Amino acid sequence: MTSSASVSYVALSGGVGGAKLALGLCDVLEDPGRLTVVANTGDDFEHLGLKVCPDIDTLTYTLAGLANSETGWGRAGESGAFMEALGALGGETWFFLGDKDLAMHVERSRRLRAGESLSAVTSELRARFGVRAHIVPMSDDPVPTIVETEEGPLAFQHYFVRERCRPRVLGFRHEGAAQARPSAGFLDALAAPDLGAVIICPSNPYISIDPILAVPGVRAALTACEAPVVAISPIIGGQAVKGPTAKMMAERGVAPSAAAIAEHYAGLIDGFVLDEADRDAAAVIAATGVVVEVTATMMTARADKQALARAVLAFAERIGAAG
Ligand code: FO1
Repeated sequence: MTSSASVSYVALSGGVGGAKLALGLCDVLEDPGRLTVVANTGDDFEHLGLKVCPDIDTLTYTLAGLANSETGWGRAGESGAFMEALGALGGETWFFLGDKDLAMHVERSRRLRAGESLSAVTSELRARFGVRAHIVPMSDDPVPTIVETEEGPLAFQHYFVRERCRPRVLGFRHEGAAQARPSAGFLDALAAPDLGAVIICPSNPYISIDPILAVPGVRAALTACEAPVVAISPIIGGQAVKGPTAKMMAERGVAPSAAAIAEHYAGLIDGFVLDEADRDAAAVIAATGVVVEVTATMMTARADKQALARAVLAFAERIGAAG
């Protein structure tokens, strides 16, 4: 167990990579209820008449110990009878909704139609799964990510799943961001007097973290908060652990590296954690005034997630004590 039970933490997260660190944090915190995980909702979409929130669900299933360990998304021990029956009717099957997972989308959609906020539904459902950490959407307002590609604009899941990230990326738009407000749970967690750190998980900066930062007021709240803001690199040795981060960076003319990730968050972060494989980049990043920690960041086994969580918490505590 790490850290005093009286300190609270905020983690900004996308799906699979962020959820791994969130799980490690829950394991090592004396009270996981002191952790608020802010989920990217830029990936959310209406599909088959249902509201699907992939990053919220990946976090919920991972923290509940129910995630599919092969894909990182969806549930373990899942069946596909619904998809098979839908396909036989000529329905859309490019986005796989497992039978158990389907219940999540049906129930969430019912509650939203009945007038509950996404925050309320998310909180209620994660509690039903026995998850003690708070999972809050970045906003209760829709802020769908649009991927600008050489083939035209694509809704996020059309780019990511249907097109398998194939089209060359030109940029990203966070539709509706200007009118969106951060969720109350997000702002309250940032304003907590006992906040120990804001942790930017090793998620894709463009499609997982930037949508959160695009919500008006979030950057200002992060800059104003006294607790250190610490990011963990999702790039190890020039490669993304999972997903299209490195491909997207290259297509945007940025050489994929831990240093480029640190630069992406310039002005926002106090500390940056990078892998031992990228030790050579530490001095360059430190020269920008950011405090740097080099450690093992690959999270394969449960013990790796816990070790990284411990390292991040200790690092943040050191920065907080020095500042
Ligand atoms: N990712 C895929 O690559 N293919 C799928 O069919 C798919 C279905 C799916 C269903 C529910 C869910 O919560 C996530 C799902 N994902 C699927 C993952 C998801 O599209 C991405 O992981 C995230 O949006 C990126 O963080």
